[in-house]
Amino acid sequence: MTAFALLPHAENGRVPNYVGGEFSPAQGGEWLADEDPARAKRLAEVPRSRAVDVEAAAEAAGSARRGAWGRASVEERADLLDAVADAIEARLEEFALLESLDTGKPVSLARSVDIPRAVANFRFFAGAVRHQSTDCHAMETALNYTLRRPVGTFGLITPWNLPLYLLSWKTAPALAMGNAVVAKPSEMTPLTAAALAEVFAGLDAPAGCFNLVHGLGPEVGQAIVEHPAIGGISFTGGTATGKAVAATAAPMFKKLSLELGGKNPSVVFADCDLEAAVPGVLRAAFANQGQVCLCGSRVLVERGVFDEFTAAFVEAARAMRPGDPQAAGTSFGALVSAAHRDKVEGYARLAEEEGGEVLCGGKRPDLGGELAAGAFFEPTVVRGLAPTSRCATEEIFGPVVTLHPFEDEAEALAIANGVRYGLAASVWTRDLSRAHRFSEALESGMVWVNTWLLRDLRVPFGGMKDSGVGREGGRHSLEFFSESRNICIQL
Ligand code: TXE
Repeated sequence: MTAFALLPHAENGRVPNYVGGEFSPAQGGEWLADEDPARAKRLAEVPRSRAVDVEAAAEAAGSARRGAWGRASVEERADLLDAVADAIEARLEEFALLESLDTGKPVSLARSVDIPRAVANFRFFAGAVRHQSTDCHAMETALNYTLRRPVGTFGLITPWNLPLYLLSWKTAPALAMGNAVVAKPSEMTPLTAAALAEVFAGLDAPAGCFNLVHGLGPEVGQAIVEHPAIGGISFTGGTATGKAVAATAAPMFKKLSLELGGKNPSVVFADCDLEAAVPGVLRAAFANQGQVCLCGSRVLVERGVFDEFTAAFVEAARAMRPGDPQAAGTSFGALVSAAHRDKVEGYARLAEEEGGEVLCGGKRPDLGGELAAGAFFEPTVVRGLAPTSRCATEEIFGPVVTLHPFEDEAEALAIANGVRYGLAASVWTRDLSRAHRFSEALESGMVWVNTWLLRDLRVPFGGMKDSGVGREGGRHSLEFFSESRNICIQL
């Protein structure tokens, strides 16, 4: 099986843009290399698009909205999303392999999480829009009803950690509500987005409803954010980039959703079920090599169980051996790039300089052979750092976690809330009152109690503080990707 069978429009490893229903290179004819991070080997090339390509995509999106796509009924839009879901599902193995090659994540993870969740996103929003209702507020002398109409064209800018999953999370509700989209995947992981364009083409989707332009963030990403005919931006990525996106989009009064970084606490109370907490906190720490915005990278443990927890946690972390992402038994793959691995490694060194004790990991594994130059880094656990240290407050976005003891609930809360981020948290306790009390006091958009990353697609997803602005998920997405208009009729 070759994953590149999903990309029939790629010639000589060159994967084109998809604009107005046509596959094309960037108008300037420039290309960017895309690497397999596990082998440090070129996988493909993608167009280095520029503002002129965004112009063409925005124009195609506009004519789709004025044409067949603008006339499509809710049922037709939902049917298209269901067909996209079916088409991805039919080739799930190839999608999983392509995602694994491009990101370095284990193919087993892409097969069990990334791709099935992308399928679920398309199906979920097809159902959500079919069953959407509308508000009606009756007065004694008048009736208000609220319509939801498309905004127009949305720019969708996505990162490299969950490429197809996050793109589907934005594309599905945007199209469900009748918008057209101009999507830009991360230049580091563009291939499953390109495969999604092939799916739209294969289904004869109305030309221009889904447009894909590849390229660099400051070039093509910035051009999308700046484009006056693109009325809304949904962005997932780093906090610094989110700030730049907001600085451009806000004065243009664009609809804006920013899902940014996190430095999420996993809070372990002495009364928890340690047998469940250790593997749960481990998964939160190291899923996707720690490259999920929701990962729990600060582990706060009540003093009474600190040593016991630490011993079991470190033993389990040591047992996670990095390996070939495409091998069947691998559960811990490569980081997304050598540059990102170097950043993560820099934090492991910083942890030592800041007085931390590296209990396991802290170095590159020696995998040899074709993986010798791959972007691998061992699961790393650090103890003894101040909760205010740089390693314990800055987003590392890799397999490095810090352990911190706490005396009581008040101290746990102060540490948990003592960072600029507020995306997600997990709390491990058997005390139901504490679970309620503590969860509510956490400055966090999402809290899991005795679990992590248990997702219901209807619930609001997003962060507080520097972790972002806005919520997506279920009706929150349908609202974000539409404009509500109230009509008041005097009776
Ligand atoms: O992300 P960027 P980077 C965090 C994580 C990581 C750090 C930097 O800490 O180490 O961010 O990662 C596009 N206008 N997260 O630099 O640059 C870019 O091309 C418009 C957290 O790789 O934010 C890509 O498509 N777009 C995170 C997308 O933004 C621009 C996931 C995200 O890349 C742009 C990824 C610009 N000026 C990183 N500059 C999460 N929240 O899950 C870049 N882009």
